[in-house]
Amino acid sequence: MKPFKPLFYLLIFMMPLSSCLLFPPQRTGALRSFTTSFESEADFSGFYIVPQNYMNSSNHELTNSLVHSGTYSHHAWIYAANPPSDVFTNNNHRGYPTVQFNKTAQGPLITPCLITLWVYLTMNLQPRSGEDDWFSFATFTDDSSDSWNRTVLVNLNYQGHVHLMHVPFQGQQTHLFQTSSITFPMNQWVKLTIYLDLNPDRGYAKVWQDGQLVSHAEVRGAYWQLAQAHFGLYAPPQMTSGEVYNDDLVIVEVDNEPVF
Ligand SMILES: [Ca+2]
Repeated sequence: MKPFKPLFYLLIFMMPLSSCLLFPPQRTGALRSFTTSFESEADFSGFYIVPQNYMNSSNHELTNSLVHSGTYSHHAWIYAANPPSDVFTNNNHRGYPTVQFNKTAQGPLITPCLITLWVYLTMNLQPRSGEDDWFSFATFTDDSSDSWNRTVLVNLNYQGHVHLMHVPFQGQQTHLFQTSSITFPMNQWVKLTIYLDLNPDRGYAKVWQDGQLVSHAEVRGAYWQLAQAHFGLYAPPQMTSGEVYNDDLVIVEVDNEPVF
């Protein structure tokens, strides 16, 4: 009879859970934040930046042609279509610097976090056979790996409504509240405010457009922390044109959601 090896079985049991934080990490010191007015690429030093002319169909830069404040903003644009995505390949358009708290000395932020971003969008979103057009303003993940396995997105659909994506779980779109009347205006600066709580038991997210609530949903399957994020340009492969400016991005740990 073989001896029972409790430690061995305990390790086997724990392995699938090792990538999750089962208990809330504790904040230490003052609430942390990340702020950029996109005045310098150095603000993203050490973070991954999508290469110029990614897939020979989109590009991005810091520009002084249109700003919300300061001298520069982040500008990204699409100039050609990509091949369709398939189950093995994601050919979405990309043009952005990432914010990788996992690569900083203090590690990921601990949610809840409040994110504010100014966006100036020029994009003609259309319904299509296959995949309708959409645009993504923001992507957040608790995952510190390059896989970005569990993401929460703030997207714009072709009807013009800003909405949370991958809520409550990855691949789902079930909201506690979703606007069907407030549309996102093109060709002007718009302030997006996002509250993100990744408590695995009672987490939720809210999005306000110029101070008006437009999307609210529970978030499950994420664990406490904000490890990485990106903004800028993220859109499906079939789109052939469109541009976006970002300015005055602030990501800050908070204790409660804001009151407008
Ligand atoms: Ca600026």
